[in-house]
Amino acid sequence: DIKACLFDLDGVIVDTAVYHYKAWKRLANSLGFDFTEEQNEHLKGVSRVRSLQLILGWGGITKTEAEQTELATEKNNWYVEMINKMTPAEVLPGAKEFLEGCRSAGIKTALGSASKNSGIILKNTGIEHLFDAIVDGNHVTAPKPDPEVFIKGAEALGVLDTECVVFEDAIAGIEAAKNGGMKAVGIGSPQILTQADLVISGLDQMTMEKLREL
Ligand code: B16
Ligand code: MG
Repeated sequence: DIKACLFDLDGVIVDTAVYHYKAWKRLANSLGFDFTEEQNEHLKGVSRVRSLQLILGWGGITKTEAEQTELATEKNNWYVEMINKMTPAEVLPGAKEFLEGCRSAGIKTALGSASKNSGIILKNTGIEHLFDAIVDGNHVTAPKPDPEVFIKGAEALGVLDTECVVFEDAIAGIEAAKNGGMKAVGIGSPQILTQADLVISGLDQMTMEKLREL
């Protein structure tokens, strides 16, 4: 029986990837190179530090650990400037409705995001109250595909891992769910999210019936 739904943030509830992209691009440009939108796909669901390392690699640039910390902070300051302006209109179609639907059906909800900025995003989009538990980049040490973020979510909700369904847009996130013994619903393309139990284009396509059939 499914007792809880765990949600990734970026790409599932909101589209903050566009802000991450703008901020990383600004940083790369300031270092004298650029990267494509296609390369940016590889940064989805990946931690801040790891994203920076990938980008520096694309630019063929080596930086010390101290320099990396400084660059990551610079990027984050630009990113936070943008997410500080987010509004409730930026919640992706169907996300709020599905979260509300879960709660009225007695299904618990938790956030399971790699972001350390989830608090700002949830507050500005006005959906913080729809989560029974919030687990994000501030609470985890092992990045997805390690299941830590979702296992901590299940723990916080007081349910078994096997009673959870994870909603994820990233391959590593789907893998994390499966590694945790959970059901996984992919948001995106079935060709890419091949390990998911079900793939939909967005939460506006999700129903309680589809949840029960998992
Ligand atoms: P921050 P998710 C992820 O969010 C983003 O997809 C990824 O691009 C970002 O680098 C990561 O959060 C860390 O974010 O810099 O705000 O801590 O998809 O796990 O909700
Ligand atoms: Mg994501």
